[in-house]
Amino acid sequence: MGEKKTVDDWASLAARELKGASLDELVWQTPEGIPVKPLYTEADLEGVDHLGTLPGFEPFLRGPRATMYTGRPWTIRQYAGFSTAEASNAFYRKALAAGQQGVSVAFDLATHRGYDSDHPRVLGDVGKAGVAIDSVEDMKILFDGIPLEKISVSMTMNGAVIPILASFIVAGEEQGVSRAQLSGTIQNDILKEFMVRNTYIYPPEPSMRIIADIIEYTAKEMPKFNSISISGYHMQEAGATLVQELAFTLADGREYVRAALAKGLDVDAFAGRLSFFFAIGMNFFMEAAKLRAARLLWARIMDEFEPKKPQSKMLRTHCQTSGVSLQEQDPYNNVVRTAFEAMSAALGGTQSLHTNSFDEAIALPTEFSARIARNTQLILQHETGVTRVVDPLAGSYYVESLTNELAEKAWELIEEVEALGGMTKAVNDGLPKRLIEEAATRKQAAVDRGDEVIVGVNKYRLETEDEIEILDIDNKAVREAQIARIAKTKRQRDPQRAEETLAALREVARSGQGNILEAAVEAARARATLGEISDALRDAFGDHAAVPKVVKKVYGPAYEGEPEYETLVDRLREFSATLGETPRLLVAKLGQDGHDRGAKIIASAFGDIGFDVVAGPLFQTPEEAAELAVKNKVHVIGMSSLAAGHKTLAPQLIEALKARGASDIIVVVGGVIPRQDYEFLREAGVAAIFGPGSNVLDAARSVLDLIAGHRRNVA
Ligand code: MLC
Ligand code: 5AD
Repeated sequence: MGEKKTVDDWASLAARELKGASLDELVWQTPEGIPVKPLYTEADLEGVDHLGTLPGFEPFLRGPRATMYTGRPWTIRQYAGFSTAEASNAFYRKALAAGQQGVSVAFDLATHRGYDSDHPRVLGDVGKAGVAIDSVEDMKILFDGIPLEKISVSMTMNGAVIPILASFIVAGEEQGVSRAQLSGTIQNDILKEFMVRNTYIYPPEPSMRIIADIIEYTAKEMPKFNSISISGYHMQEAGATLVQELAFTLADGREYVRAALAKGLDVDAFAGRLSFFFAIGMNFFMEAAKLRAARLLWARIMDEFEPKKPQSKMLRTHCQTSGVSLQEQDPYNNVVRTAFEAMSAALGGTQSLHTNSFDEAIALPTEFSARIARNTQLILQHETGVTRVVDPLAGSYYVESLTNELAEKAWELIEEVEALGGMTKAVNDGLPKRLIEEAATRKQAAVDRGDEVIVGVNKYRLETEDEIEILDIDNKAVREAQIARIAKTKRQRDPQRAEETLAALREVARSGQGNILEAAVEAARARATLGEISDALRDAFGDHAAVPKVVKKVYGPAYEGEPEYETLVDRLREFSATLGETPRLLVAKLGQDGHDRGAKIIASAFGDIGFDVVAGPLFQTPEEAAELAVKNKVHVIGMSSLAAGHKTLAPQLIEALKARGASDIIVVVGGVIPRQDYEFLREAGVAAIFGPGSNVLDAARSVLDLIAGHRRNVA
């Protein structure tokens, strides 16, 4: 062995290996602002005071249960939903038979935003990104043959959370399962909707009341049901760093606890049924450390409310592998990415997990891609031995040190939010949204420049890509079927009873007296539809409309001095001079698709490059977008579509321009567009399509070419 070596000995040996380069060059500056060193030793654990704790005991850093997966593995809970209730029900049943352990419902965007399938604003959205649910009748079909007293059900619903939870309760009741027996989770996390996910309906204040009412109702009536899934997932998807994800999620949690306490609830009556939801991206060790840090910090936050039960301080979480980390190019690589992310979630001690399908960046999962995704977890649980030891990363110099650094950094940001008066205020002020959008834009620049390597996208790209089989939903057929069922439900119900229960619900909402969910259960039972229940609340609360803000001078400065960037900026400047004005671009979001990370990045980067950018509001109809484009005299509309509505909405947009005599406005489409749809869109008149993984500078060059070419044609 020889004499014991010191870290200094290592440093001089390393310096020799580096042949004169500095050790500092090996330090990885992560987006979190955490410098990751090439080596960690015992010395890095000095002052780390969480070491030595045990799983099942406070602060639960090593896991909420003493035995963790050795006693019961995490729940394999795949998020799914598409088309009609019948189609999704068949999908769930097959998945359960093939090893899935819990159900997780994805609703379509019309449902999310509180519209029945027959509403004119949702033409492109029905049955597309999830299942269409209009009333209890649909909900009963959705869970037909799935025993709700045994299988736990997660429902990702935030905007229309009241009619959905009410319909679920009534569907259970009519299946013979009392609400006390129902187990599962409702997402019910509105703050992150205002920040990043955008399926809100009402303004923040009444939205917070809805959440408190749901916590109150479930605490009293549904002891096995998790009242909320406080979600950081969508923050990371929108571009947040792991520190931002951690901090804002826990700060949201604290805000919900305060809202419930303000209703007069005892903390121990509800805190044990708060649950969490995080994304797991590609930074393998840091993601595992993040879950450990999250549990540590949540116990610290809950301490302040002085609960008596230890469960009240226990952070239990679902995780989903990262959607944005998956690519359209060379898509089987996504199986590998997802497997690493899933392993990281397991090492971090998640309670429940969704693994994404490899066709994520292209379309909804097919039966085949869903099987591979599910099997990724089954293989982890049955073949790798990872479930045999609790918190196996404990004691790793690196992971413990990371856990500590993440916790410290997140705590600083949590304190910053506190200084602003808590998360509702911070969200209103726009701080979290701004920080996340800046981080997203910075990351895009790093990928576009090739500083961050993505295999098959900005390095090792294939010359030709094979097409893969995708799931395509005929949303016209779904819509017609839903409209027929809505009509039948309305025909068969007692109209007076429906009216009375809706009036009672409206009154509870208006007066502030009584529980909104309790009143909505009556309305759902009387077969009031999801749209009617949502409208009753709209009458009392109004709609929330966000004003789009665009980040400036993040993308540009990341590129300044680079010849390809400067050349483009110069070219645009010269072109503007000949054109006599700056080329103008409307970034449009149509239908109920609230995924705006891409749209925001485009608006921000194009603005920095020198385009005149109009950032359109969310949720426009094609006619409204055409109107806005004409009013602003734009040269190009960049329509961003991530929720599969493009085949309906792009042709409608082009028609709407034609109707306004504005056919000279160029339409380009970006987002999650399967290659199979390119020809259809081109024939409809779309000038260019920018799929996932598009380089923003390339896109800007193409748009400029289009405008210049168009002008030549006209001249
Ligand atoms: C667990 N149990 C054990 C044990 N481990 N018992 C003994 N020994 C052990 N080692 C017990 C638990 O206490 C519990 O019982 C039961 O087993 C189930 O375990 P769980 O850990 O509670 O798991 P689960 O029921 O799956 O709940 C996990 C959860 C929950 C708490 C995180 O909230 C959940 O399932 N969330 C899923 C959220 C989700 O799928 N969201 C999708 C979002 S997609 P008991 O009696 O204590 O309950 C999305 C995308 C988008 O948002 O944007 O559209
Ligand atoms: N079915 C399966 N997965 C879905 N996701 C969203 N909608 C569905 C659906 N209907 C997943 C994707 C997406 C994340 C938010 O959830 O992975 O990135």
